[in-house]
Amino acid sequence: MFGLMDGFLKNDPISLQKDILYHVEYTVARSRFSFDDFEAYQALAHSVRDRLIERSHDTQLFFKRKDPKRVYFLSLEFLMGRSLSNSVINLGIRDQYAEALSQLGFEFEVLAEQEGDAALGNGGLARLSACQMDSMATLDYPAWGYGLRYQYGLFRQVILDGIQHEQPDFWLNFGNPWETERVHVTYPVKFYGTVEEEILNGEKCNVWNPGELVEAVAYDNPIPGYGTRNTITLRLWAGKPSDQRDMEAFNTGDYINALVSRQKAENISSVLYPDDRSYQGKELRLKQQYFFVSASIQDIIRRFKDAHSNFDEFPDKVALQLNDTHPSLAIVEVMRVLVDEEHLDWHKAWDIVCKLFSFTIHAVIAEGLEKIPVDLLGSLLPRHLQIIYDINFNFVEELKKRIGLDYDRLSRMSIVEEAAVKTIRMANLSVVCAHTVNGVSTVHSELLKTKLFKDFYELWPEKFQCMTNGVTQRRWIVVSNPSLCALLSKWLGTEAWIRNVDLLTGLREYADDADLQQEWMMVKKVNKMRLAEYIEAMSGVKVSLDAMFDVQTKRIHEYKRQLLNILGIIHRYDCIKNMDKSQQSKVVPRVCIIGGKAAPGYEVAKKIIKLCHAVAEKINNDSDVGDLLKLVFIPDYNVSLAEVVIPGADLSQHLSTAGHEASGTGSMKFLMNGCLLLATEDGSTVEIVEEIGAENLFLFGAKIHEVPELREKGPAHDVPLQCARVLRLIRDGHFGFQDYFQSLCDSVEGEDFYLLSSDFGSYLEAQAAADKAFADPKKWTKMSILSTAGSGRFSSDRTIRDYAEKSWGIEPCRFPSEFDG
Ligand code: H53
Repeated sequence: MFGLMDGFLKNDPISLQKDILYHVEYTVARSRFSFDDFEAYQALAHSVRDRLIERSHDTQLFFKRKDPKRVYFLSLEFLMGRSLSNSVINLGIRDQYAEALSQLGFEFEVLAEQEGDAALGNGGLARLSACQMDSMATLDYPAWGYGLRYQYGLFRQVILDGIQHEQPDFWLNFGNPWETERVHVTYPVKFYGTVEEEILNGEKCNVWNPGELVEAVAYDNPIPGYGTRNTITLRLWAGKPSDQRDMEAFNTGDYINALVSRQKAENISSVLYPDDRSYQGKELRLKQQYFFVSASIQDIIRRFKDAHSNFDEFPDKVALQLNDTHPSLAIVEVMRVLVDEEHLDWHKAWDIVCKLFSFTIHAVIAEGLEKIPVDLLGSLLPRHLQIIYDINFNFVEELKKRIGLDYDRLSRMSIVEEAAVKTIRMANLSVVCAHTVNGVSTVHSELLKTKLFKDFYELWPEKFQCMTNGVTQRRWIVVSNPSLCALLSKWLGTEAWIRNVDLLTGLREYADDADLQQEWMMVKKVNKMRLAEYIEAMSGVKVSLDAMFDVQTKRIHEYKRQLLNILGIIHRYDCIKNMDKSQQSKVVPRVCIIGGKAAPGYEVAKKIIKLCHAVAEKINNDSDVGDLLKLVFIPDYNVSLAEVVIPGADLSQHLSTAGHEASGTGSMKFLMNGCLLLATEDGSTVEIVEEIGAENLFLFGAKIHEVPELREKGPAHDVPLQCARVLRLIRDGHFGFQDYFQSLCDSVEGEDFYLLSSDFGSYLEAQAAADKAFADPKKWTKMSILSTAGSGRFSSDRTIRDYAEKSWGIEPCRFPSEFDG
């Protein structure tokens, strides 16, 4: 008899072929005798999805049976990228698929290229969520991710004449084979309306009569773990019109308006806000936040109630993780449900709520913390505003008992900000409620304690923790750098590092080994070739593989100082132009690569992109310079491009003004791929230095504690000659667009808030040190090997274990499977 625990689907190449052809014929509805690469990709994706579904059913049933404490990871953004390669690798059936496809006349890599990115997020925070989901699955934690299924993900960046234009990302146009719509998993979400006091069973209670109802429908995305059968779920909500409300509208005969309002419901989840860190005061944004929070909380409570009847047990079974303040309304929502719907006593409910939440802060400056205007909140969520006031009242009363009548401090700590526009400080709300509050690097966590949340730290020191960010080696080595992956497994004698990345330290003992060095350089060359091919296809610029590939890819932001990079490139160009042939022969050739998106309304960032193009135009067409220097801008940088760029980089730049980058995770991906870092001592770089030693990277610039004093000195400080000369070249129109770029130059020679001019000299020294090291391949390769060897601490596996142990209080719950021998 067929064993139900055996798994239905077989993974030998013949079974896989049958499944792919089945999906060609019946899912994609093309003839199995004639289908193109895209159709083959779709069929392939569906056959992989079948296997994911099977595993995710098994995992859910197993969790249900064991009923462990679960963590629910609430995030408004997930930057997942492509799923195909990652899925088959985590399922352990990549080679079988490659063989099956090749017998059908297709190449796995070619089909994988057909997939578009799922870009439901902006930058670091969103990609971090994706890495952490992979780690939660791999480490067998009983976890769920919750977010929003935007119809339009992050805009596509198109460059015309060097200017960024934003185009919509129609990522769902050809369907999404990875998700499953759960038509029966829907919840009503209420908005607007009024709150009435009513008497129920002799008790006063508040009843919210909403003015608008929208239905949330679940779309499940499976997240397979590596080396485990566990496959967890990322559940994303989409807006659907609510039938309840519609029926009324249709019955009153207002057919057209009823249909228009149906459309409106879908708008809630239609578009991702493209701004990386400031969303203040937009109604749709607040609606999105509450919509996803309300549906998620209803779903979580429904699951809890399936097995339990007493809310005292809720914190023993549920941990709720707030990824930044974006989901912080969840605190208020759980309070509302417990008090208004489950009729728990306020204090009892608050006691429960305080045991549920942990809160991760990603922001560094107070302006990065969300505040919601009271008027907006009161009109959209009237009952929630009341609850926030009550939470705040209790908190302030309690606080007075602890600290006395220190009104300045009381007003700083209050959840309600009494300013010209009265607002709710979502970060204060979250810190008041959460049992754990964490920063995302050591430096950032210290900053939270000493600056941003000093008042709170003094009150509750035990709440504050550090969980340094990490990235998943499955995506950032195994998927994106197969040659390095093979080399690592060969030299370490095991593939176990893919689950236990600390094993990479084993490379240290071979760092000087000539054979390893040789192979290491070959791997880098292969990856540089792939990147060079991409650059040529995209821009027509041919680059030399002997040049150092120097990369800065990340969101464009003044504090990340892409402008410093460009000024450095102009300086290099100017130097080369002024050299004679014999001097030029000693120059280390460079290919400078910059990529990243600017928020649509961020004019300075867009100017920086334009400057990059203007400088590239000049340099790349200057025959005096030739292969000694090239500059390319990679448009529409996204996860799948990062998979090509990062393995091919020799050097990567992380130039944030010290004290401005909470952590930075791009650097960790480059580090894993044996790329050397040129960086300021900011965010997680400080820990990277601890791990690999300052001698294995190129540090420069003001330190965090020096920044305030340098700023104090203000605009009067001297602009170094080299910097002034570069700015003069721009001002004089060497790169065209003279008037347009003046303001960029003014910002450096004027206030220079981001300290470009004062860091310029030290930046050039670090660049010179990088050149010198690159000219010595043995030395460079050793530094590169030691970078990869020291990258284990920056795996999201470590991060997730930290969260699970220090904050969530959850244990692995592993489906017994073939992996357990
Ligand atoms: O979060 C990353 C950090 C990075 C930080 C980033 C971030 C966002 O992407 C968006 C909003 C925000 O406040 C912070 O800038 O330093 O690595 C993940 O923690």
